[in-house]
Amino acid sequence: MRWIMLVVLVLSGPGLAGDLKIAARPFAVHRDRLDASPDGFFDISVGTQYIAVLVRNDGPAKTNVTATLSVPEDITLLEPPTKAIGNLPANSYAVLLLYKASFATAAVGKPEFSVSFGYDGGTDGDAWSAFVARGSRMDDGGRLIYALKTPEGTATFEILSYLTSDPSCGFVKEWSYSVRYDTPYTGQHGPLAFNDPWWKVAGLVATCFLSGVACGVGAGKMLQGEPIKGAALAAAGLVGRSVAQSAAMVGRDVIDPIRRGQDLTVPAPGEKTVSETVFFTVEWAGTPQLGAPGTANVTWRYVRVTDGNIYSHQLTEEVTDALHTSQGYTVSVSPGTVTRGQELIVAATLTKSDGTPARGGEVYGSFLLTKDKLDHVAGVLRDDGLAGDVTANDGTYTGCVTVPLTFPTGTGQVFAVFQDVNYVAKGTAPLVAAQTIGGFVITTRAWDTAGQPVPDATVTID
Ligand SMILES: [Ca+2]
Repeated sequence: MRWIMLVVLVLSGPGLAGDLKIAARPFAVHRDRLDASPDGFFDISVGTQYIAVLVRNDGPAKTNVTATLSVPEDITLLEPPTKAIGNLPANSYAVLLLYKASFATAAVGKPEFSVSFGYDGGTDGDAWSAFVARGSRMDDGGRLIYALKTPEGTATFEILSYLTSDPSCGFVKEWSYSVRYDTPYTGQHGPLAFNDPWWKVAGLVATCFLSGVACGVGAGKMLQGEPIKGAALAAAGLVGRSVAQSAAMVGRDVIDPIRRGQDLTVPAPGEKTVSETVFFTVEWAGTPQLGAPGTANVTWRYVRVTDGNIYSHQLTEEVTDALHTSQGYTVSVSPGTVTRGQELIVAATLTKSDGTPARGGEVYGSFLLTKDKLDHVAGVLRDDGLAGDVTANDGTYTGCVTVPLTFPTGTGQVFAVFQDVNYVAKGTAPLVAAQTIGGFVITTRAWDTAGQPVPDATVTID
């Protein structure tokens, strides 16, 4: 009898979805640029950020749908938890909900975010864990180091050298990736961050948080400190991405480098592994570019440090990545001249790598309206019929921003970015799930001879 009650409780709990579901693992969106973080990582050190939740109706059409988000106590929602979605067709596209929240007092781990749905004639619920880590960066005499604290230990990513030509601004040539365990382990294989094979990407992906670092004019020059505004912000975001994506591109594999190193080195019985490091050296074929396929010759050297010995293994191999790419995108703005205090509408389309148009919540889009290095305002590009998007799921992504009264007049520049979303199903085996990374920039960007990003559209600010 007790078992039956337990089963009933489990089936009716928020962890199991009915028709209305959270469609992908909730991900972090930058509070200022509105771009999505790599694979959804929430960085406690960033403080305030948006929780992006994609929801979908997998059943019959529903009317007057509302979604109420619940988060653990150590995360503070900065806006009402309930959002109105309206009507959803049967087997719908994914709708994007953004909740501003403070992570300043959040704990490192995998907190569960749950959503309660209401609609005419029923209720529903679903929940999904998110990744919360604490990033910190330091500039050690020009060597940029990024550390990410996870429940199992600390992953450290250190950039040793960059490529030097302007279009590849931000692409890395040599770096190291290191894991130091809070509790040294015995045996061949160590614990996995977040209990997922995330060591391979945790540190790599963490570098995307470097996107708060500006790219100076000239390759790989990163400056820290001053608040970044205007076009420099667009550049900074892309440079951070280049660093992380170039690293993740060659660092990712069916089996991650740390795991491969563990497979190839066997500590003596009783020895405890304290740390593991992989040193990467990359020879790029041609000039790597965000959103475009890339090939590189990668030399990686794995070093395992135990309490009694040091083991290492090295190999060189060719790596090709064509996953995080697209075939092109369009951006248009209206009106062509916008008066401050009024709304600017940005419409964009994206052609996926398979040649078909992206629709609905398949991708995540955002844009920046900037004026030189003076100011910027950001918006989300959505194709879910909400917040100014005229037709849901038609492949036209719409973003609306009110141009601030204080915005400088003249020619404004619009930079749009599309990113992929990790739609690996909840409950997928960790070793399989970890082969997919989301949140990568899949649109390419041209750079001018001064090393500045070329905008997708311009608008006259009056
Ligand atoms: Ca649309």
